[in-house]
Amino acid sequence: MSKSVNRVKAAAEAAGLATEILRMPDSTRTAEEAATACGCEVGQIVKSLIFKGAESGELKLLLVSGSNQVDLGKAAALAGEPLERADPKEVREITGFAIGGVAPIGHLLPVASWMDEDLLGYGKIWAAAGAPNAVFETEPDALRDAAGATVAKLS
Ligand code: 5CA
Repeated sequence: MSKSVNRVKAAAEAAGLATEILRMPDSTRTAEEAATACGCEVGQIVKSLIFKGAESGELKLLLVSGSNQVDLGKAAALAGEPLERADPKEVREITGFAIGGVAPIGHLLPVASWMDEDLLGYGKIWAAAGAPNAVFETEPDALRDAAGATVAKLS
């Protein structure tokens, strides 16, 4: 298993998430691909998106249901400043993961996090595990606690 995937595994264990990381034969790089690979609804896929505060430069993590698009107005109100997309290099610096494999936990640096309330509507959800073909299944409230995320309306 790659270093990135091992970091997710260690973070999941440390947070008490009873989860197994699966390496899929096909790509899980996008929410749609992940849903196909996992045999679940796109809405059950957790997109782990890194944004940057336009004023502070601080990076923020939004955990968004795969079927939702972030409402930047709502996200800005939560963060207290406008947010812009982080670039792939910044994503890698803070999380240690490449785009398409960014996990909700196991980042290199701590990052303020919010979680899409729509994810709480599912019994089980799936998130990336540090590589573009690695995923894990968990329960929304367990992931919220593990990520230290605040639940909010993000779309
Ligand atoms: N493994 C899947 C499902 S868990 C996954 O990681 N999906 S994702 O949505 O969280 O990651 C892909 C996201 O990365 C895209 O939705 C897009 O918002 C973002 N992204 C893609 N290309 C770039 C880029 N060049 N710069 C910044 N973000 C990007």
